[in-house]
Amino acid sequence: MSHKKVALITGVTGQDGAYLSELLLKKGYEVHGIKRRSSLFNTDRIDHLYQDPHVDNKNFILHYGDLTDSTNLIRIIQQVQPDEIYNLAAMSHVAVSFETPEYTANADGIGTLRILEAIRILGLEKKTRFYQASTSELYGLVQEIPQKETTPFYPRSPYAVAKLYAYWITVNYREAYGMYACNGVLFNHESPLRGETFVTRKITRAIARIALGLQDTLHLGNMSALRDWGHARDYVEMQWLMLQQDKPEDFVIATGVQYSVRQFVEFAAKELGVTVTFTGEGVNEIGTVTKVEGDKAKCKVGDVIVRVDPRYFRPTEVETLLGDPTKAKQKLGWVPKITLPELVKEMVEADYNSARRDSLVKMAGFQAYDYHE
Ligand code: NDP
Ligand code: GDR
Repeated sequence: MSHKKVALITGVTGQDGAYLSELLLKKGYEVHGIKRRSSLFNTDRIDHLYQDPHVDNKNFILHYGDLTDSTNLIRIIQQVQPDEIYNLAAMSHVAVSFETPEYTANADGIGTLRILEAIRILGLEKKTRFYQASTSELYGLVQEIPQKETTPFYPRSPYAVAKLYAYWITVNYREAYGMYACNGVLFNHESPLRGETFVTRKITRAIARIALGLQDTLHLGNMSALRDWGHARDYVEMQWLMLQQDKPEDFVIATGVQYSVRQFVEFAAKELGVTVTFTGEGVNEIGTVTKVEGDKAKCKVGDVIVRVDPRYFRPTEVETLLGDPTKAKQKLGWVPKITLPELVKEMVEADYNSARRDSLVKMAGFQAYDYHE
């Protein structure tokens, strides 16, 4: 009788956790996820996968837990006996990591160690394969363009420094204990499920709301930053593939194409046929003045005003990231299926639909949800 594979996903309530759960369930896995206790429901992204806990033969099972709690992780891993662990949980916002550096180090850095140690304590080194969600932020102040598996790291935020520890402890446990443990060094990947305060989602959401008259201005920080953006649905497939190889290795996953934040705004505005005016100025951490000469007075209702707000500049910025996915292409057969214009279209459509709901609520005389950061 063939054994049904069992996977454990930390960060199951996040963007990647949701797409990966869908993928593994489709492949016939029994999927366990770790979610944090929260004072409000935090399972929006996976509610469509929810299964009544009172029913037998479930294949999607959630456990309360936290990467800062070793005992909890040991107990869950002992109970689940996973064939594969995907460590996606993290305080994943680079700007916020400057505000909460110690917590970020604890969750993102030591949290990874806690899982690896749990595998070892439970004697699962030969059974359980481990995926670590590493990041292009490790390259930070880039030493080589484009960045590949051998490019030296130079992290530029408490988040990236914590992830650097996680990267190396994963490599160390692989070498020291012969564990199947690997790092996916993933470049930025987005989707309609992306958190609302990451720049792409902030842009698509604001443009949809502006087009419907729910908001008038989009405030952004460094619009010259260059990123290599892919689609999360494509990227989780690579996470799975990395755990299906004969031997564990680390891989860069990227599209090999780069755009600026400003270009992303222009693509999104084009989707809805709205005009954008860039305005405002600010000084970044290396003293460069960003000045954009737009005339707000000439704008009509529904035009998008994008204003530079130095509040969103980071103490140390990552200016440019561009990945070289050659190794993943050769060994994993990596071909990104979704292009940036398709990604932008999908995100804008989803945000336009939800802004329309808010607009109808407002027209009916109710208070429309209006939180933006
Ligand atoms: P999200 O921020 O969408 O999701 C993060 C998940 O981690 C959420 O489920 C969150 O729970 C959970 N989490 C946060 N802190 C803890 C903790 N202390 N204990 C347990 N769970 C916790 O991130 P993404 O899905 O976008 O990214 C997944 C992983 O990949 C992250 O590790 C991220 O750093 C990394 N990464 C992401 C990239 C990207 O472009 N998206 C690129 C490269 C790496 P809750 O929902 O309760 O907040
Ligand atoms: P990043 O993503 O820092 O690359 O980390 P984010 O979308 O936050 O920023 C991308 C770039 O846009 C610039 N920017 C702004 N960013 C935000 N959030 N808000 C703004 O208003 C704004 N204006 C300009 C930023 O300065 C930056 O240069 C993401 C996360 O998912 C990490 O967890 C992951 O490891 C990396 O991608 C790869």
